[in-house]
Amino acid sequence: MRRVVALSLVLTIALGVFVSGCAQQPQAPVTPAETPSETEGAVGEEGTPTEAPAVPVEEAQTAPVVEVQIVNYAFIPSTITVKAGTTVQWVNNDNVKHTVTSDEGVFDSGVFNTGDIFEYTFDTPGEYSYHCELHPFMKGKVIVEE
Ligand SMILES: [Cu+2]
Repeated sequence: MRRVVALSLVLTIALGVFVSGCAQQPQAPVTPAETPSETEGAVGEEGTPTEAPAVPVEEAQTAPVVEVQIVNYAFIPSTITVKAGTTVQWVNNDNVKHTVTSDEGVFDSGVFNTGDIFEYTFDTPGEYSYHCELHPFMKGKVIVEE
């Protein structure tokens, strides 16, 4: 039993030395030239994933927006195909009120007026049929691809 305790003590001390050794590196840069090589060593050992998140962040900033016009009692274009994560904006450019209402209850703009915009972001691939509650003959579809 005591051996086990002693071993774990040694391990704890070794770990502590290792951690404090790492923590001290940035505090004591010998010369500016050595700082980059220390960073490279850390990346090679266990820091590799730190570079990966940079790309998705840039993609999120350029999240696409697609516009659908509502004109003369019609959604134009009535069918659009977008990639997952796309925000679709419906712009009421008609002289009367309309709604953008999902057939499956996924989204619903409520009644909105001339000049108003309703938007919804489609994160999940699939087909989304919708209609206007005030004019059921007005139909449209959003196809979301991965
Ligand atoms: Cu309508």
